[in-house]
Amino acid sequence: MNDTQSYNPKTIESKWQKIWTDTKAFEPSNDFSKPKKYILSMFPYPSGAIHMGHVRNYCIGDAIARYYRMYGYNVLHPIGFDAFGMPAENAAIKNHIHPKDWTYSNMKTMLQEMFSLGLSFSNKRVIETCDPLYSKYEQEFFIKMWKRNLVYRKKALLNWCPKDLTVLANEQVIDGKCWRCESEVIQKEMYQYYLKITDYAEELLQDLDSLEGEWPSQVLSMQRNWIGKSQGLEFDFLLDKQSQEMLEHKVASINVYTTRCDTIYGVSCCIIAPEHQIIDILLDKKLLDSTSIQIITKIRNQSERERAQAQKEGVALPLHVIHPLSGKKLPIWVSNFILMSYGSGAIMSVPSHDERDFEFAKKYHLNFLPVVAPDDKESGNDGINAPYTADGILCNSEEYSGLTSAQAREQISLFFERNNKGKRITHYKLRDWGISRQRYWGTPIPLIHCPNCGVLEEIALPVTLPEDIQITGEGNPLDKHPTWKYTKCHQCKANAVRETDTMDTFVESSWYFLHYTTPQELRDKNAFDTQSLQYFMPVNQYIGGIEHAILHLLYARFFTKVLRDLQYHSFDEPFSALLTQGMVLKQGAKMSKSLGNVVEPKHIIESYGADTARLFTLFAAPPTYALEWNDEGVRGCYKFINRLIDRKTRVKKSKEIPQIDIEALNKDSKIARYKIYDALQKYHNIFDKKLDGYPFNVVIAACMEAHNAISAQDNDMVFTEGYYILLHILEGFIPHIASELSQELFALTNFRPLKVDSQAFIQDEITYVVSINGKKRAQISLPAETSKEEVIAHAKTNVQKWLTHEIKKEVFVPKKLVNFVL
Ligand code: ANZ
Ligand code: ZN
Repeated sequence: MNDTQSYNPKTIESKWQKIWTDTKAFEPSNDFSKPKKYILSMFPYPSGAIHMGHVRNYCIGDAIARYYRMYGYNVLHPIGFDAFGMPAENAAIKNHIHPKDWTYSNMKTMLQEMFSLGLSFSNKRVIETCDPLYSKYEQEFFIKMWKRNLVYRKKALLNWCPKDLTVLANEQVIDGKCWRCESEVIQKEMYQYYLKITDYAEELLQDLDSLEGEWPSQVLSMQRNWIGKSQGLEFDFLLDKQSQEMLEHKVASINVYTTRCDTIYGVSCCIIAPEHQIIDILLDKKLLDSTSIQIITKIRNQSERERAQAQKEGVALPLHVIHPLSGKKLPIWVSNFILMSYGSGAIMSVPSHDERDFEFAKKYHLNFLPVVAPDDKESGNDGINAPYTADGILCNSEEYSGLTSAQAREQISLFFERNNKGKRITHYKLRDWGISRQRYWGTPIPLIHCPNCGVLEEIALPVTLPEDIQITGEGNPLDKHPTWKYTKCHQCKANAVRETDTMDTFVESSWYFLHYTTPQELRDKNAFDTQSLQYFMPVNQYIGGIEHAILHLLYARFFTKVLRDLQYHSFDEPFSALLTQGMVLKQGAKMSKSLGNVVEPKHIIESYGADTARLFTLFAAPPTYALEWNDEGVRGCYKFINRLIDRKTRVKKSKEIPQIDIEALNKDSKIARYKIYDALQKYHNIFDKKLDGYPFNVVIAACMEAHNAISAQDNDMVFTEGYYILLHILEGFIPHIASELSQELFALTNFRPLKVDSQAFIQDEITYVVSINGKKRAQISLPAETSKEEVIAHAKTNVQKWLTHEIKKEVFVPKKLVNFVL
């Protein structure tokens, strides 16, 4: 950069981006003896252009990656695209563009935009999950899982548009209607493939403990709740004789699951799910009146989500059960709040002690009786006017009255177990993962259906998508394709058909981070190079949005464990530490297209350069906090960079960081050195985990302060030393200009680690703020060894004229301030 030129980010930034590419600056080395760091920002969906949320995500990761690279680590910092998915098909329907063309063109644009930010991604490890090679490995995993019974096929209810003859995703159902044609959506039973994540429920829960402190506690608790482990009793309610006869002895009892068997004497009825087998029999035998049938049919056509949002609604059935302990006859109801997919699809309803049962009982005027008394009586919820849901002391419960809830659960469970009437079980809310999608733009499920041999795995992988496809929104494009699905059975040679479902795109994002460890040149041989995989994994720092707190992270953890059990590797958890970045807001609202308050990264880069965009996103808020977009703040960052450049003329060019004779320094120079090393210390503290959550804003603020301090003092060597250190710290945030200036002034081609000079922290003088009732009135500097009493005495003389009343209290904060309370 020439001295007379003003700051021109465009030239500087493209110069350095080219240098980095040419020198392969960000490619990890194959030297596995070096210490490593794997820094990973969640990969984007190729929606078209990057937005500020992406910029924030990548700038955080980049600052971390650059630090570790500078401090001698072998850093893997890759990027790729989660390239399959529905928006590509929506674009195809709307704009008649092929999903593949749309996706590849978006990936190209976004990669260019990321490149223009100077992000230190490895160029050679990019993953595009729609690549047939990626599909091949995913299909291999699927088949291995299929052979191990970790995949199974089961009928399930799906949203179905009867006009478009297509399955709809939840977000395509708007107010119960198809998003395209507005037909009433119905629930249709179809075969689906499931991954048996429930086999791993306990391990997925247990291993969360090992992430304590390294993952946000909120994410850990969301994962725990999602897995939803509970312990309870499972037992049967016998149907009375008359009811058994009505059902022609097809069903003798109703099995229920309860976590609160201590409330068993408070049962007012049994409630079953609308899909319960008893309902089928009643419908079949025409034992229900037309209103009941109408209500049941309506509920059956609702998804679980809709049911959860709807009012509780139910119908009394012409059946009764016998209470297993009291022998009383109780009614049976059916209702929308009982799910067939949880427990046994039936409950014992205890209105006095359960919120939902209480609401239901109130609505339908059912009787109820409190059986657990609050042990404090303070809460006011007595089980009559409001449900009492906590543990307490049993009442109205025959011989169990007087026991605590915990004791009663133990004894009642024992009674059931001893009499072979029930058993204690551990239950998980977690369900198996349904991965079938009736869509084109996804990884084909590698199975075939043979009329003689049943469902068999494909032999030749990858099974790729046909390109000559019609995507109209009607039907399943793969199923409609004239030839694609027809094949021969490899066992009996009969005509067979391919599976036309593709996989949920969450499957691709469940192992991409493992595949990144495989160097490009080895990728066509195997999914993983074992040595690289073992070396780079686990990810040291994963960075992404809180919206992925549950599903993506759970699926990725599950896949990691499955692949471990398939002997690909030997670690248990994929992400050692997780940072969930805050949202990017503008005028207090989330920056989003629908709100029309989007600031395009490319416009900021055009006007101010990538370094300013990067500096602002890291300076405006700590990474985990919401970031409020603010044009003034952006300009402020731009001005800081300009000031930095303006003052470079004072630097005494050299190849080394100058040695300073501390003894000879005046007060201002000492303060300047203190501030410089304070900034460096803070920077180190972030990575030594003395500061949590990567608060780069704190470091940047310290740099700005230090920059002012070195400018304000008169020693050019101190200025030079400070400037050198500033560029060193700023490399992670504004890498282009920091590299440019370091090269120009210090002939630096590679940033090297720096140590903090602890001498800089020894102060001869300490500056105290003196305030009265919290208002600053004076500032005094005293020798460091001055005692507390002396400091207070000096302070008093300096603010004498404001001491109009008696001093009630003297507050002394060592090395900082004295406050007088009047
Ligand atoms: C009686 C009872 C009394 C219950 C009481 C709770 C409180 P967690 O803990 O989340 O596992 N339940 C069981 N199966 C259900 C289904 N298919 N649909 C809807 N609710 C169902 O929940 C277990 C509790 O959820 C069970 O314990 C049952 O209600 C209900 F004072 O039984 B409980
Ligand atoms: Zn066959």
